[in-house]
Amino acid sequence: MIGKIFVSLGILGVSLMGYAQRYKAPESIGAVPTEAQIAWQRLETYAFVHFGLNTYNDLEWGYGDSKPSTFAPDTLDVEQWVRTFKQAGMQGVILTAKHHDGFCLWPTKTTDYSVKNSPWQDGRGDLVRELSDACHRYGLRFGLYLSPWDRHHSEYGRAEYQRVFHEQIRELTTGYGPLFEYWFDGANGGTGWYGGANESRSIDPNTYYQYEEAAKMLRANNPDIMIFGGTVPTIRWIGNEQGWAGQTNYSTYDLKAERHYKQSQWGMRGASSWIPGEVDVSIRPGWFYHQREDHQVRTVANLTELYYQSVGRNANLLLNFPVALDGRIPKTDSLNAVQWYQHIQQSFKHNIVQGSKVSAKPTRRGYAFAPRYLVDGNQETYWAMPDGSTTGEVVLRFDRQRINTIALQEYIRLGQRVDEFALETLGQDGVWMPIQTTDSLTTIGYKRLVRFTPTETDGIRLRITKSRGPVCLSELGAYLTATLVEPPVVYRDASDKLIIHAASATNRLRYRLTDSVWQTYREPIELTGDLLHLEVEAYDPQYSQQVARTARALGYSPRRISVEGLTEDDRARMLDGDGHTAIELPKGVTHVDLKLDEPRPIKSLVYTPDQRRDASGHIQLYALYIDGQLVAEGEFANIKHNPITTAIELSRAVVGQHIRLEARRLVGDSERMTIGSLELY
Ligand code: FUL
Ligand code: CA
Repeated sequence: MIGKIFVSLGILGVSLMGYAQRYKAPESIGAVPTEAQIAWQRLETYAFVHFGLNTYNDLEWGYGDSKPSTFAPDTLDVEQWVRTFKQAGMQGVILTAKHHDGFCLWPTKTTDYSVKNSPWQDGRGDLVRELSDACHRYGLRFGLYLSPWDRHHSEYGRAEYQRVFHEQIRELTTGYGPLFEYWFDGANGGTGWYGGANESRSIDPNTYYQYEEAAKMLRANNPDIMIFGGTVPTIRWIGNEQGWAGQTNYSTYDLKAERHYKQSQWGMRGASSWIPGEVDVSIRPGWFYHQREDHQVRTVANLTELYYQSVGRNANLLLNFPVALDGRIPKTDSLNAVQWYQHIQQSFKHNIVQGSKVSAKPTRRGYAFAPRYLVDGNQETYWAMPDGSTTGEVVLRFDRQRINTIALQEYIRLGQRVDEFALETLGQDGVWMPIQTTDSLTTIGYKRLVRFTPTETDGIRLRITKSRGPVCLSELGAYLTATLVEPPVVYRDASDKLIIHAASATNRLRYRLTDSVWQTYREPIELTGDLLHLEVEAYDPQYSQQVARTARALGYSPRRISVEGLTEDDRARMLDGDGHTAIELPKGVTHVDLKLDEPRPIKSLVYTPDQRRDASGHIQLYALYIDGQLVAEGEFANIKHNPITTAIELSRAVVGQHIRLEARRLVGDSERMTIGSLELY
């Protein structure tokens, strides 16, 4: 009996070996991900939280001297955060346990500069604990950000702080359960409070923080942790904080070969290590909460664009939520995030080609690599090309459908291979036509989402035109994603060009002047004339009932207006109707003089404060003169916290040619006056 079992096992072994040899999986190519990196990549989206002393001192980079007594959230509610993240589809959270200002959100033994000495919960609170507990309750992964740079600590830059920094890591990695990601920020700005020294200190980040030692400590309790930043990262910064990865994005990278940090937007083809990209971006302009940004929360359409530019380009999305002074995520932020997720889910609910007929050539021998594994909804099964091939094609046939998005996934366990591809749909005449897209079709990696003009088709052809070896694709999906229609943004620039920005790349645009017909908008057009009333619509070509309209008044043609003492470039920035292109006047200059081409009736002056991040120099108290006569004076109420477009309205029109806007006081008594835009009506 025993002998028989051995014999049959032996036969089975031989035949399995034969099968494996004849139908061998492709060899891996170049660097490949670890299982932990694969698991991390599948998270796709997770949240960042910036909260701390900065929140209570209206700062982004605290100097290290803000008083712990100012940290006083009265209704702090981590459950509200975690519920928001859950409903926004976030798979985890990373908390700023310590930002550059050195203030610790847990009661560390390493310093007094922590929640221990704040009024919050009478100094008995531990925010790292509260949030990690809430994450476990809600099934979210938990991660931490610990700034290496510490602008508070007196020993920063010396040996003692190296010890302190590592001890902080030890506390955080031993006391709070499993961590999925650890963030070492790269900022090392130099100046700081440093225990009252008030000086600039510089270190060599590659050696000072001893990241290799730190990584060992992190892994001791969290073998699967992903490490961002430092000298031994397992994931990489995407090279910008604007929410996009390169269209071409390799997950392979070589830190030693990096000449410029922006290379990380694209990764490095064939590089020695697997270090996939992470896109970190905030739902508001700043990372920390500022009331002045309440009108600048990213919209659903904008978040959707971010999704396609990050997850859709082979990167994970780390979306930051600034927690407000009351200890909660503001309503607009949480609503927009939740609606955004609902929209994404809705868009990808129905894969039109799931289970449809697939053929491919060339196809590798073996049942395990058949083309049908491209549409089985399983990332672990894949279609593969035979050894020696680097080009090939896949054809899918189905009953006529309308589609506008194709999702592609490589089987990255064997490395990233595709360098270039083409996508085609089948016309009614039986001819394959390239999709109409502005996306560049280069890399795929873990995931690539390609958007194109909606097309009726009963087939899709994918042609791989360049790759590093036989391609292994685990999934191909096709969708008719719902597009979002939000009101477009309209400007007329200083040379009378009308510029309309759609919120979503798939929107079409049209406009009309009062009583005239609608015109299609494709690119900036010349629009001269004074005191116009414009209507603009964004619409979705597939769902004609979806329309978002906005009205925009336009003042005197900027071409009629000259500005004394400004360069042509600054004049253009000030008269282009766009607060994001702002000017900064020289120190001590507290007025601007506009001159019309001839005397004209003036009813109002519309002022848009500088809309850029961290802007200062807004006008608080103003005076308005026309031809030397004071015609209005007053205050732009609440401009500090709400720097939106505002107007000085005159009770009746004044005819004049020379207009002076004077700032009698700037917000926060700033030294230099800024202007986002001025318009005359
Ligand atoms: C940057 C920091 O300097 C910012 O304050 C923020 O924490 C961001 C995520 O990283 O480098
Ligand atoms: Ca599959």
